Amino acid sequence: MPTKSDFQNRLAELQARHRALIERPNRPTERDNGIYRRWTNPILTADHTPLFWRYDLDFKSNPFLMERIGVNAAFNSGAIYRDGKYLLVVRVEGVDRKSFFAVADSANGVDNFSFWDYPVQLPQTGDPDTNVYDMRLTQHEDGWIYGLFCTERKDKTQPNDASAATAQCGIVRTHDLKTWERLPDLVTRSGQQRNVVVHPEFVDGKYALYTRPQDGFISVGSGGGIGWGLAGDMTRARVDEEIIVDQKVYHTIKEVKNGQGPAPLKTERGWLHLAHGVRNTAAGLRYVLYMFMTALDRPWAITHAPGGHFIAPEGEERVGDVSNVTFSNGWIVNGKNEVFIYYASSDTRLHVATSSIERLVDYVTNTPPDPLTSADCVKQRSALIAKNLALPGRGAP
Ligand code: M1P
Repeated sequence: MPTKSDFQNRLAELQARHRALIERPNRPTERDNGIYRRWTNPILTADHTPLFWRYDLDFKSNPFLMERIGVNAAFNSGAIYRDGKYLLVVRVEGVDRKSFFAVADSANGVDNFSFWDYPVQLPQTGDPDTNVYDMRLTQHEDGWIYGLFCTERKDKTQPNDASAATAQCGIVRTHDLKTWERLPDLVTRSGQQRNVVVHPEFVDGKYALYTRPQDGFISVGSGGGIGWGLAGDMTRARVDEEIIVDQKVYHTIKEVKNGQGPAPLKTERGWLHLAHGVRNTAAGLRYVLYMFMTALDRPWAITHAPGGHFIAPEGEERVGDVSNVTFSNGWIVNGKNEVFIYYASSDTRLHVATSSIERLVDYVTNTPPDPLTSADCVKQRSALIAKNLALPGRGAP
């Protein structure tokens, strides 16, 4: 049986290791595509969660100092910049597979993220959530911060299938990320919804929502695409009419499904959007991030859509609980127009890539669209090659 001093030594070691992980300085990777820089270390993992969330730290009840309630992953996070702090509402998943939300903050947005003492105590509706995840935070012009997330419940119409589930859009609002008011789930005409996001401004005096209508829990079926609809009231949010803003397209990075990422960022040229696109492969689904821009006065109308992916899984990002996935539901623009893109890899860990509004606007407005066929891709690339080769010294400095 361990002695009290064995226990204390082990605790000191665990604490030192945890502190070193949290305080580990991050640095940008050397690889630079001119659009954004990835940072070397994941900014949050399961191991970043406080020891006192996982271990019983009492020698009497836990002499072996075992993890009692383990954490499996820390990933897809909403993000907001307030009072000079970078705040994330992270999807934390216990070893019991249930996700919950927890706030972590950092002074510089790239390292030293530290979780607040308690996870978010999410109020329930009359129909309790089984699982919740992927909160999008929107600072709305009405003064509230809205958090829209997926609420997952057992599909009661299929009692004999233990994995049959339904996804709907849960809604909370807050002023401080501490006290959360739960509002009724979004009502739409679609069977299920995921990846729903509130637009930060009123449109025609109404709340505007990006949606993702879907027929099934995993498969969007005949539905899908990033939708758009208006709701008169967020305290009883109801979208009666959804139009599709950005459709699934054959043989592209969003052939199987797609979904809005965080709320779009307003720029002088238009609204910058980050989204995820999914295609199928022999090894399963592949999730990548892509961008597009919509018109300032018509946030549902796409004006620019660069071809291909913006961020795709690389290196260790490719592997995790759901491999070959990059997903983002949070980004921050700070007072210096620097953009912090919080993206998760393979449903396991959270990373950051940094850019600026200027660079992202250039990327979105000047990157050619997907020409949709191999022959047209070759024509597009050949035009670039010819232009470069015609430059004095073939473009060499
Ligand atoms: O496992 C990949 C992602 O799958 C879902 O996203 P979507 O509805 O677009 O397929 C979500 O469960 C998301 O959390 C997850 O990262």
